[in-house]
Amino acid sequence: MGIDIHHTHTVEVGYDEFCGALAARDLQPLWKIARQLMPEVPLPTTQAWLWKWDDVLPLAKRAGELITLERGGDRRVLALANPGLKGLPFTSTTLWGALQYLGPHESAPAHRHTPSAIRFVLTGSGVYTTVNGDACDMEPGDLILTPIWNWHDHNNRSDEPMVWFDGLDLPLLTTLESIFFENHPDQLQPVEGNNLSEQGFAGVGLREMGASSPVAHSPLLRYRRGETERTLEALHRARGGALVSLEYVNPLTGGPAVSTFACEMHRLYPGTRTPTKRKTGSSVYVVFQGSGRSVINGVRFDWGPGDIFVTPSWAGVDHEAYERADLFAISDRPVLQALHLYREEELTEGQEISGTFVPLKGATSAADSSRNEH
Ligand code: 1HN
Repeated sequence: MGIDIHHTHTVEVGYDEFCGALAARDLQPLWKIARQLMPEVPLPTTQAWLWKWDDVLPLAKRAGELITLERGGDRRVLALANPGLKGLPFTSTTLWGALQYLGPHESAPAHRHTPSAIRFVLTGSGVYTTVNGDACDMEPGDLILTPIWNWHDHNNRSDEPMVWFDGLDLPLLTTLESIFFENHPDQLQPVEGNNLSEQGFAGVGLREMGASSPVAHSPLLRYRRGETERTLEALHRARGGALVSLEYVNPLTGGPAVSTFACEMHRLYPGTRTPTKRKTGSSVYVVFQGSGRSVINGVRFDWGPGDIFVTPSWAGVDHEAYERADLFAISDRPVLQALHLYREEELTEGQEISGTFVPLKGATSAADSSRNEH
């Protein structure tokens, strides 16, 4: 016998009682929620926000004095928690951004997890992160990958602290309910060699025959600042313009270095305001050097070295440097592209500035009309 529509009981109640009956049975009528479920364009809960280096660093330093790195408190990490996300420690609905502080001669113990992570080094020297046995040196401007389910521990051999930016796909994996975590049996994992992944890619387009090729992530684990610098200079020589952008890619596939989020570097040259663009998905920008301002949905965000800001999905965004500036960024674009959800467009007119973001308060002060450029 199939499913019978005729022999069920009937419900004869007024509309209000009917709504109560739905709720009591864990049902919701679409006609009440359709507009908010299906806005004409994305209406992100992620807010445009900015964290100033000068506000965060003193607290990271203090955490260095108050918090030790033993099992249980494995990492000294300050998450950049977006105020739009109801107290969650996430920078956007898909991206985790944080500053991590590793004191002189400290080690953060070995563990692995399914969220993929990147480290972009801001200050310090003489640190290495061991990734599945490969001790990757970390210097300012380097990008280090700790890919999905790879063992990793961080070690500072120097007398100075190091501060880096942590980017993870943790919020996305939280939504996908696919997080696994494991501590290494030992405090630190054994080191097989130093910067081994780079040795596999010492010549462009050349590689040892028969070398293995991980499918889940880039086999290159350290992207040195020097290479980034050379590539930015070559791009600028070739293209000119106010902005050159590069993406850190998997050298085997040309795809993103991490499959769930893009890693990018944007160099802005002073004196030109970039066209206003919008795209689906969020980005977290880390100012490595230089100063300038970005306008996000009409609100002006002023930034300098070490500042970090987030742009929500479908926000109008433009940038202008006051001095040559390098902005490292992560974005969830690869996920959107894989799902055929990525859209971007350039607006025909530049956006007006209606206010300025006030750090800590987050509130927007009305724009000073004399500085209101179009
Ligand atoms: C993690 O393992 C690290 O290994 C950094 O340095 C930040 C944020 C959430 C979950 C795990 C690290 C993290 C993290």
